[in-house]
Amino acid sequence: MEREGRIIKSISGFYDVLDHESHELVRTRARGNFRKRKIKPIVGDMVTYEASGDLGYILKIEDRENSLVRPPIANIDQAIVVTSAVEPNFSSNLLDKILVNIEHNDIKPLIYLTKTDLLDDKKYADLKVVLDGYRKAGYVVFDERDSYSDDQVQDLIRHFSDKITVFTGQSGAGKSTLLNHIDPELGLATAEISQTLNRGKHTTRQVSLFNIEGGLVADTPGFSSLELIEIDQEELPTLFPEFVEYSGECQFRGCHHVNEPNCKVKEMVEDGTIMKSRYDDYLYFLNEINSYKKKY
Ligand SMILES: Nc1nc2c(ncn2[C@@H]2O[C@H](COP(=O)(O)OP(=O)(O)OP(=O)(O)O)[C@@H](O)[C@H]2O)c(=O)[nH]1
Ligand SMILES: [Mg+2]
Ligand SMILES: [Zn+2]
Repeated sequence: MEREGRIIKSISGFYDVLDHESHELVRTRARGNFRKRKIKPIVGDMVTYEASGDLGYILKIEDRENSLVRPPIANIDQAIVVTSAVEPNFSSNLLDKILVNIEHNDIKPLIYLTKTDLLDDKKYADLKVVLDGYRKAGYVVFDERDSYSDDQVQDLIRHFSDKITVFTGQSGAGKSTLLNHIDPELGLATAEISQTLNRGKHTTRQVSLFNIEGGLVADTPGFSSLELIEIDQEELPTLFPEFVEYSGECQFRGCHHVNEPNCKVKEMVEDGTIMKSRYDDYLYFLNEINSYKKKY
């Protein structure tokens, strides 16, 4: 009988499918024709499968809305960008780069600040001004004085239902720690592993989605640097939501907000409506993209 569900776990050639109707978990394999067509089912895929005895067979994979490569997950709705205040130090350049990559994949980013306990009140207040800027730019931001306060963790959880959420961010930012606060039973490994093993080793081959508050949630391995390879200079300005808000008022359609006259975005940067650091990062990324073009 043909049934429908979503792959929530992939482990050495088997795919565990959560059935849409029965809510049962069914172990499946992919039919050979997928391999021939070089399509590999991944976690998050919506599939049609045939249940027969103990083992089902995946017959069809729905077109993906989006997908990530590391780790392979499809149909992601939102990403919690875990960002540490220190260790590693807060960097608006890195945060903006992560945000741009996420926006490029049509995923909604939410920003979650960690390690605020390592800041004195003055430093925290300064950082809070920066994060308020992101809030004003349209992002959902979690930046309470106590990073893992019950209130804030509960607030975050409320965003999960009916969605696929990934936790992303720099290595050591606190992704696994935050997930363990959300659900202590997850018991995810923190720190030691990331620090002592190299990336190749700690990137787990087994990707799972956890069921939390009626949503599916995944941890992802952190990274130390990011590239903007897939993004071109036409797309870049569209990945800054607050630029998009004003670009309709630029004199030129397709304005890059660089040297064009009567650019509303630049005007908004000058009067402080758009964060200067975001605009500077935009120029910086534009440069980076142009330098790839020369290289490849
Ligand atoms: N002081 C303090 N330490 C924290 C906080 N959050 C996480 N840590 C510590 O930071 C280290 C890294 O945390 P992890 O949760 O492993 O970071 P991660 O983002 O999962 O790292 P990767 O898995 O390498 O990507 C651990 O030693 C945590 O205990 C925090 O809010 N305050
Ligand atoms: Mg981790
Ligand atoms: Zn412009």
